[in-house]
Amino acid sequence: MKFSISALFCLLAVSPALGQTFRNPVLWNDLADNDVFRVNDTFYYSASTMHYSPGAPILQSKDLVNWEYIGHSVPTLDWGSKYDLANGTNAYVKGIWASTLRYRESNGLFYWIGCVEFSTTYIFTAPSITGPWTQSSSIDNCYYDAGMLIDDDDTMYVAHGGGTISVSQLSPDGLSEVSTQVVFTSPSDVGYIEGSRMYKYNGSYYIFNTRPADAQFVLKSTNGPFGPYVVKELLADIEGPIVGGGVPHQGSLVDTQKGDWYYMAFEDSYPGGRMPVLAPITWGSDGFPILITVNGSWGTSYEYPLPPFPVPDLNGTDLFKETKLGPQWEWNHNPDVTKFSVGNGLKLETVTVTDDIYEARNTLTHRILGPTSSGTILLDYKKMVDGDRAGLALFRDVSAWIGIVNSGSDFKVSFWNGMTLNSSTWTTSSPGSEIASVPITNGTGKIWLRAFVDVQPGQVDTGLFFYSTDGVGYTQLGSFTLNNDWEFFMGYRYAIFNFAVIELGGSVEVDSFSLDAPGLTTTG
Ligand SMILES: *[C@@H]1O[C@H](CO)[C@@H](O)[C@H](O)[C@H]1NC(C)=O
Ligand SMILES: *[C@@H]1O[C@H](CO)[C@@H](O)[C@H](O)[C@H]1NC(C)=O
Ligand SMILES: *[C@@H]1O[C@H](CO)[C@@H](O)[C@H](O)[C@H]1NC(C)=O
Ligand SMILES: *[C@@H]1O[C@H](CO)[C@@H](O)[C@H](O)[C@H]1NC(C)=O
Ligand SMILES: *[C@@H]1O[C@H](CO)[C@@H](O)[C@H](O)[C@H]1NC(C)=O
Ligand SMILES: *[C@@H]1O[C@H](CO)[C@@H](O)[C@H](O)[C@H]1NC(C)=O
Ligand SMILES: CC(=O)N[C@H]1CO[C@H](CO)[C@@H](O)[C@@H]1O
Repeated sequence: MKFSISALFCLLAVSPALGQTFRNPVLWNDLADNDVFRVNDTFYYSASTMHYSPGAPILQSKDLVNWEYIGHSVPTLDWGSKYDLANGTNAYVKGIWASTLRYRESNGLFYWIGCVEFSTTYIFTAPSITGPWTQSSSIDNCYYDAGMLIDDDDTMYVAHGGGTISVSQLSPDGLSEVSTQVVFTSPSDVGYIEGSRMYKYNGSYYIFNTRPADAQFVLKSTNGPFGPYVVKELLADIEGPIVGGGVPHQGSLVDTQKGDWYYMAFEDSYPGGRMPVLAPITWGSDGFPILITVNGSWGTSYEYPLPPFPVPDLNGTDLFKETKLGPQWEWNHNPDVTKFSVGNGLKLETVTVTDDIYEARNTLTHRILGPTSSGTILLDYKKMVDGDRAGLALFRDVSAWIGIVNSGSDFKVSFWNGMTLNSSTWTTSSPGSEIASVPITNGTGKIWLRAFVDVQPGQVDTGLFFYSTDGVGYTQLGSFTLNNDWEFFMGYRYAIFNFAVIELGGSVEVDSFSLDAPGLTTTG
């Protein structure tokens, strides 16, 4: 018998993942309100981004465990000048909330549907998952927490609402509403529910809903998409796999090409955000799904759904070599695209004259890789002008940063904290203040700035800020306590900023951004 080497490799590649286990969370990144679905042998993942732009990131996986950023469904938040941080206005905690993404086989289009600011539902489509994505229509009815189902006969439905759950039927092109109907009013023993995801299995229709933030319920109709639906609990008050985190909930149901079923929830894990956790599902004889737990808890590990299919590590250094930013990057609000460029580094011109990082445009953010990691930038500050501030923040509604401040002819490396947003108005309640600084007397015009962060939930979490003039030895300049309240929804991010306090005209070059996990090191 003859066996070629390539045939052997092929066999190894497709053999089942016997005994191989994955760990939860599958990715320690803030990726809330997931909508996970499969097209043939590829899984896609969509998530909420609120005021970050581009919005609604798309990740791809071949095994449901290893996920890679590949794009965004919403290229710009085109819903008024506050999404541009125009003239002191802002859209913090607005924008993209729980929304839905699907592939429609009949016309080869991907559809993204989401309601913005409790009023209008926007529909974006694309001929390919990576775009180009365009806003194709809007519906004058808020599909709050939208979950799309494309039925076997190609009819499109969207389940949505809070407390009462409605199903809307879309027109044949999927771009307008044909009808809408309340299909379920949550009884008092269930309580307030939201976060709809809609599915069909074995001829029945299902709507998955969460009771935030401690339970997940499943509605089932054997009588078509408009019900009547009966409700059953999928899980309540179970322990999640992230130590110190909340109850996994508000997730998606997905099957593999082998016919196995999984539930991808998120687990509240502030200050880092809401992390995706995966568990297998079976179906009960009553036609309701059953979560596979480990000793009554959501497992910290399970067997791989499919043979592991590694993706590029998020760890590592981005040299900004391409002329476009990678899909893991998102701006705080829409950027002024005339004031930055990418290619052999990232050039950031100042866009806003302000002393407030929350008002400054063109702050570039990157999700923290938890539970601990560090972000390091190499900053060329030679072209900063008097009053400019540029550097690296740990950015949320309570923020801190390390950066370079140009005060006339002098540069200093400076640590600031106390920048806060008011948690009812999301306007600035304090622009913060300088806590420590060191003059830069003789440098090359370049400095390494590092933020180390621990976002393990259920404890007092700390960010540490360092600088280095040679990229080898790092000196700590500040530390700060992260805010682990949930109200801002989005978790902490690394944020690269450059703003003018006196006048525009200055710029910086960011030669690199390095993400390192676990990350606490004071050398190279
Ligand atoms: C999925 O597989 C079917 C059957 O092989 C094929 O016709 C179809 O084009 C595939 N869809 C996509 C989006 O790749
Ligand atoms: C911002 O204010 C300036 C000056 O008052 C005005 O010219 C400009 O139109 C305003 N921009 C927006 C987007 O409102
Ligand atoms: C599908 O539904 C039918 C009719 O209710 C039932 O007999 C059958 O067991 C179900 N199949 C699966 C795989 O759940
Ligand atoms: C389940 O709990 C038992 C008793 O505490 C323990 O011995 C066992 O290791 C646990 N199993 C797993 C998979 O954690
Ligand atoms: C936030 O704003 C509200 C409404 O203006 C105000 O009542 C409240 O005192 C503010 N809170 C803080 C902490 O500034
Ligand atoms: C990041 O890379 C370091 C060094 O190779 C490794 O020890 C660590 O496990 C990686 N972290 C992740 C989350 O992949
Ligand atoms: C930027 C700068 O001023 N560099 C100077 C630092 O000190 C060395 C040694 O004195 C000079 O050669 C550099 O020009």
